[in-house]
Amino acid sequence: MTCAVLSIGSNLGDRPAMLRSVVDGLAGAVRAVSPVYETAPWGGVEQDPFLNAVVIAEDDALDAAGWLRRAHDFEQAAERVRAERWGPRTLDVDIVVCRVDGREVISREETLTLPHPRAHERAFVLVPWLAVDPDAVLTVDGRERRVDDLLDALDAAERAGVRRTDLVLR
Ligand code: PH2
Ligand code: MG
Ligand code: MG
Repeated sequence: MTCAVLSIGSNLGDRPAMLRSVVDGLAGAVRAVSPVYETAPWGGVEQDPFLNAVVIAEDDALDAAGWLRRAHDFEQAAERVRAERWGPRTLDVDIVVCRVDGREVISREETLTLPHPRAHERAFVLVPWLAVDPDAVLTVDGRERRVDDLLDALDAAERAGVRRTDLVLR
C-alpha cells in the first residue's frame, strides 16, 4: 500500500478550481481532503494570498517517483506559471510525506526530497494536515515529531496567517 500526503496551493487564476482539479484527478485514490484555508504568502515574496489544502491519497500502483509524476501532471494541466521561487503560481502540488507499506520514504534525491524539507516550518501545511489527521507525524532532522507539536512551535503570527474558509473541494 502506498500513501501520500499532498499539500496543494494556488494564488493565481480560479483558485478553488485549481485545487479541485487535483481532488477530481485523484478520484478514487482520495482518502481524505482537508478544509480549504486562505493563507498569507510564505517565503518573503509580496503576492496575493494562497488557498491551501491537504489531500491524503492511496494508490498501490505508485511509488514516490510515481506520486511526483502525478503531482507534475496536475501542475502542467493547470498551465502552471511560476516565474520565481516561492512566487505566485496557478497550482503547486507538493508531496509532504510518502509511505510504502506503512514505512515512511526518506529521499535525498535532487528531484525529490522526502519528507518535504520545509513542511515543518509552514502553518499552511501543518494546519490542514492536522484537520484530516490529528495524530500526524513528520520526520524532521531524522526525528519523528508530532505535527501538533511542530505547529505549536511556530510563531503565533505564522499560525494566524492561516484562516479556514467555507470552500469544499469534494
Ligand atoms: N507556496 C509557495 C510559496 N509561498 N505561501 C502560502 N501561504 N501557501 C503556499 O502554497 C505557498 C506559499 C511556493 O511553493
Ligand atoms: Mg511548494
Ligand atoms: Mg512545489
